[in-house]
Amino acid sequence: MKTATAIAHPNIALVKYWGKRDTALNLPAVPSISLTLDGFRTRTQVIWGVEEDAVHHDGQPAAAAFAKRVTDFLDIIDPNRPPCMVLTENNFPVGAGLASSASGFAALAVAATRAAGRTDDRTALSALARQGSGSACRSLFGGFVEWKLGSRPDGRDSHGVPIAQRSYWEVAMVVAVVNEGPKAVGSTDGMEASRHTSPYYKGWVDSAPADVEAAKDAIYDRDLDALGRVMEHSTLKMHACMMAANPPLLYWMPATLALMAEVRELRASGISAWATMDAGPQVKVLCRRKDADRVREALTPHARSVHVLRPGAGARLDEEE
Ligand code: 2P0
Repeated sequence: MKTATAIAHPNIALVKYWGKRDTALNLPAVPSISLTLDGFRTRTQVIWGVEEDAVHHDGQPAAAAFAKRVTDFLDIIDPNRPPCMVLTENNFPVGAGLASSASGFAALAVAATRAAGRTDDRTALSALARQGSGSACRSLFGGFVEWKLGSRPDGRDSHGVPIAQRSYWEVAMVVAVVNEGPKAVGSTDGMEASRHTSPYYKGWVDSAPADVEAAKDAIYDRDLDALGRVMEHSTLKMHACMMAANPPLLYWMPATLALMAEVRELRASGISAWATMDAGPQVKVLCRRKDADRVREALTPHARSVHVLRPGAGARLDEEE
């Protein structure tokens, strides 16, 4: 019996991943760019070699569908593995469009490979985490990260690549939580629905690489207005693609629109603040760190809770173990 514990943070896409070219391996149809965040985190312990598989989430036996995703992932690491115990906990809402699957599978990849006695490098761990949940490949790295499309059929070249570390730029992501409940349609199903039924899907896929290049240039130049513009463009294009699916996917709530209007007001008052939304109603606002408290104040009347998060570190072993 061997055990290992890992910590990982969620990441928020600045240029979005939405759509797969291979559903079994989670190979994306589009490249994407993200920022790994501090503050929110998943902590996961894996015990490799117990009597029977068991998955616990926040101290309770996990729901069957979640437990199966976890044990299927362990089978990727070693199809002949012994039964394992996985104990995972989050300090933020799960399944609500706050990227819990990204931090979850990043932490699981780090802890499970170490418990299995492997010493994969970060790039190999990123490609592995991708198979659990696509966006998890970006949480292996801190700061600004690109997820490369890759071209190999086995997916080994489709993984996160660091662009700039967390200390590179004094920005913040102010997360306005509108609703903590789980989403009605998960990302995996939503992506497939968009691919098969949205007439806008081709335009979404074809136009994504240019957004990634524009975002990288903006990051290299530390040009927040340019980064914010391309982030909002990518966000709204992704949501337009989802809304045009049949049946439609509409993740927004009235407060989502109120928060977007508040962000436009902030800009009109001279603050560089830019909104992004994922597969849920929450609004995340990218701004300069010095403006974060002012942004938080503006968002608070429309949200259940508001969190100011800084750029965070990549997934790692918890050395306390
Ligand atoms: C992103 N999202 O780039 C996009 C934007 C949601 C909207 O990555 O099917 O949980 O496990 O690969 O990674 C959420 O998708 O989906 C996501 P799977 P995942 O952050």
